[in-house]
Amino acid sequence: MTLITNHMPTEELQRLDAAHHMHPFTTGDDLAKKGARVITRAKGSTLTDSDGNDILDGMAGLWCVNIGYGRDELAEVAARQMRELPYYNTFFQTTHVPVIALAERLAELAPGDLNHVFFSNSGSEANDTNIRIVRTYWQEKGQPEKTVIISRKNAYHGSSVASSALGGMAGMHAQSGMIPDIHHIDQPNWWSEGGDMSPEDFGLERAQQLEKAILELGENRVAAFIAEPIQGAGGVIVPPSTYWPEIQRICDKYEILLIADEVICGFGRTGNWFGSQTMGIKPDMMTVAKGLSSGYAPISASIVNEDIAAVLGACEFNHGYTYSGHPVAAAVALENLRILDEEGIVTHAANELAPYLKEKFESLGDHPMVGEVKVVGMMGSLALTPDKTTRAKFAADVGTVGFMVRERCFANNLIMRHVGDRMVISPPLVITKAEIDMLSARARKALDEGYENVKAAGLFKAMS
Ligand code: PXG
Repeated sequence: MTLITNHMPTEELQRLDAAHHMHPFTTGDDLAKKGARVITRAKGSTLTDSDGNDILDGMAGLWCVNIGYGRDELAEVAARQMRELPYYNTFFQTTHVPVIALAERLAELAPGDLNHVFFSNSGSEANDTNIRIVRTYWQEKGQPEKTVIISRKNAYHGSSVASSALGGMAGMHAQSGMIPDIHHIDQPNWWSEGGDMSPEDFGLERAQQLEKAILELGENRVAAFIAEPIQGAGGVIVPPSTYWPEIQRICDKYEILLIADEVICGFGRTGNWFGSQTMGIKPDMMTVAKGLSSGYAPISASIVNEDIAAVLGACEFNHGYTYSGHPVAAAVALENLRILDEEGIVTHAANELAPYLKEKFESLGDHPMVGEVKVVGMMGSLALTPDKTTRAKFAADVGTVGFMVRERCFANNLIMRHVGDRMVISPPLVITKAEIDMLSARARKALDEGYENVKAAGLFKAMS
């Protein structure tokens, strides 16, 4: 066995990584040739790699390190919990203190009567749980034919077989197929799909697709609608203002359960504790993960309202994971929530940082390759385009130009992701204003350099 440490030369770590480690959502052979970037430590909003570069993390890991890196309190709580009770399950009529406390805290934080919590370990598992909750709910209510869950194209709800089917990522469906009774409607992405419509009309049209789908599939068949308040992995797509009120109206009218997937939007990301509050919706269920523990430990949850809890409470719900409500993860999450609240991180981000981020990020809108710029709270995106006025796509495969800009972000020590030809950001909620200045300066430099490369490659032209 090789002793592998932070002090090994980067090439050696890369070679070992390529030899044995399979990366998610990656073309392994290409990465093996190039070598993965090795991250060795992190503090606040800054990552350090094995070559000693300091990189500004404009993505908070994968949209999750809301509290920032390097909080000793979380490490201490984890160590204490591991010593006291490293593991016990919550099956067979047992419980433990961290899970009791975390469920109580989540019931307090979650809006309305979302007061009951089922724990899992990842957003994917929580969404699988949601499918089972929804179908069990309708069975128990004597309507077993209500099994269809409506979702949206370009939604992301996870990578397990069921949650990837629930999501709307065509590439994922193509590789592993679908599960029965999931139906997708179009997404409210005005920039890419709005054509000549106003954003408001387009928002309404996309929301009304839900009503059409319910009527086509049959009111008696549709169990639930699931959506992210703001699509994250799909490219930080902020729906037009008309969209959510209409969706809410339709869900209420046909009495279908509304599931808000808050995996990215939760815990301060959009300027409130939950994205549902920012978008003014009243879900019956919420999926939470990521910011719940700020990524320090894997934990997720389905939070349901009183009605669903009452129906499920009357039957045996045949579901659960070995690590549902894991004591160490629960203790870490609880401490994370305490700090987010007591240090005023969520309110400071909403009141002080978000307006500043919006101003700085929107200033990139004057760049020749940038079309719309959207910022809500502490998440944002910008659309790359060869023609702002027509909102044209590039004459290249989608994502080619986005990837070229992301490469320049990496080279300039900024983590800013691309989703197709949109660039997305979601920094830690503890980023400073000086770091926001740095983020926008590095983003501009990456855009400038990317623009030169795109022109040199003959790609700065519209798809005909
Ligand atoms: N729902 C939403 C809204 C998510 O964003 C999941 C569920 C699944 O969570 P887990 O913990 O199972 O990964 C997510 C995850 C990306 C990216 O490239 C986004 C996610 C995960 C990995 C990559 O933007 N979101």
